[in-house]
Amino acid sequence: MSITRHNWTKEEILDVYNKPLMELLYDAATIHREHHDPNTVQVSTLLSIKTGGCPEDCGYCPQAARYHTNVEGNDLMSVRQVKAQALRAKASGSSRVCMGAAWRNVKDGPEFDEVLEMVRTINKLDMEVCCTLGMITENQAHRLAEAGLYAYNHNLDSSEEYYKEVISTRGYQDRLDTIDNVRKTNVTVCSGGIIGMGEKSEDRAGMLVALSTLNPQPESVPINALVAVEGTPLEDQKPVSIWEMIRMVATTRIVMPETQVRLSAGRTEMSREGQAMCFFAGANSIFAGDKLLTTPNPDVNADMEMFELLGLNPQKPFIKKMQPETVEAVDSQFEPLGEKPKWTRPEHKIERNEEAKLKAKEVVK
Ligand code: SAM
Ligand code: DTB
Ligand code: SF4
Repeated sequence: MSITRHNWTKEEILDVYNKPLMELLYDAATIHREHHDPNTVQVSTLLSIKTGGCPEDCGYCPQAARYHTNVEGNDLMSVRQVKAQALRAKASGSSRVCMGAAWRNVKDGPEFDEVLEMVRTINKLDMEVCCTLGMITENQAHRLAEAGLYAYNHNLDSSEEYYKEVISTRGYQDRLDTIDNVRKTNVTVCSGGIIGMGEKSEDRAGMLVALSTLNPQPESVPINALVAVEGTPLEDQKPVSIWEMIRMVATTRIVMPETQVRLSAGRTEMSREGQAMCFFAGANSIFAGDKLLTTPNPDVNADMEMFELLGLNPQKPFIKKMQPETVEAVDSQFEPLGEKPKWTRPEHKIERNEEAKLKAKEVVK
């Protein structure tokens, strides 16, 4: 059984990344099977609750106000709109909604209160809920936790060195501080990055050092292939090769055996065969729905066909329990939806690890 190490060096990770492909795939798939059910893939739906107009200068991002992209900005969605979208996602087989806002950081006030209400509302639908809202303070992390947030996404995006080439309006340490604030709560950490921005393999390894030496490691690590959007500084980047994506997924799996590795942006450019190799190499989570935040993603039917072809099953949500008073407060906002949700304890991390390990043991048997 592989153990989780927190002392990976860049050189060691590069050695893994550059292994002959068949060896890399074999090692990654073996570790994957020790810790996860290889036929289960967690499916999340992204929802851009506040689009565009962001003051940051992230070179890849179509939502930065300073770049001239085709993104139409929107104010914060209403709780009702979010509820309707979440129900739609649930009906199409998604167990999780991830709400994204084009904010530099969260500001306390009526908009954050609305977001907290959205978190409670999605929880009430028996779905896991994640947010990616930019930088947050410890207090804001606690408030999100109290509302029942399952995971907070905040990517390191690249190595500390390459990060400076892509973003100037905030530093690597700011990103690490937010991850640290999330860690002080029972909200799980989702943090990964993007490949295909012009970085070297050393930068990819550097990012994996930064993530794998966190203790505990993030529960979820999204690996995005850059979607080169017209109008952004990275518009002319060539699409990253599928082989690099497979290598990155496999290396992530090996250095973070217990984490959920998310095959994120860029799937529209990948063949089914390419995605199948990513799943074999240890990817066990995707974003579903024909839109990511602002860019296209394969449609749900195409993904479900792929799942059927590969014998993959979408993971069921971990049932969570909310404080009775929170349930009551949410209940009073809406018409009853029929059967009452069954809430259990919100100890996400324990449930997640235990369930994954049990399933993995069954598979090994
Ligand atoms: N504003 C918040 C932040 O930056 O943390 C949350 C939203 S932001 C869009 C979330 C993540 O999406 C970024 O950290 C980046 O990794 C990813 N992303 C944004 N634009 C992308 C693109 N064009 N291609 C691939 N990934 C992208
Ligand atoms: C992540 O790592 N990838 C998702 C999610 N976290 C929020 C976002 C991808 C965004 C791709 C560009 C867009 O659609 O705007
Ligand atoms: Fe703003 Fe996030 Fe886009 Fe950066 S990645 S410009 S912070 S929305």
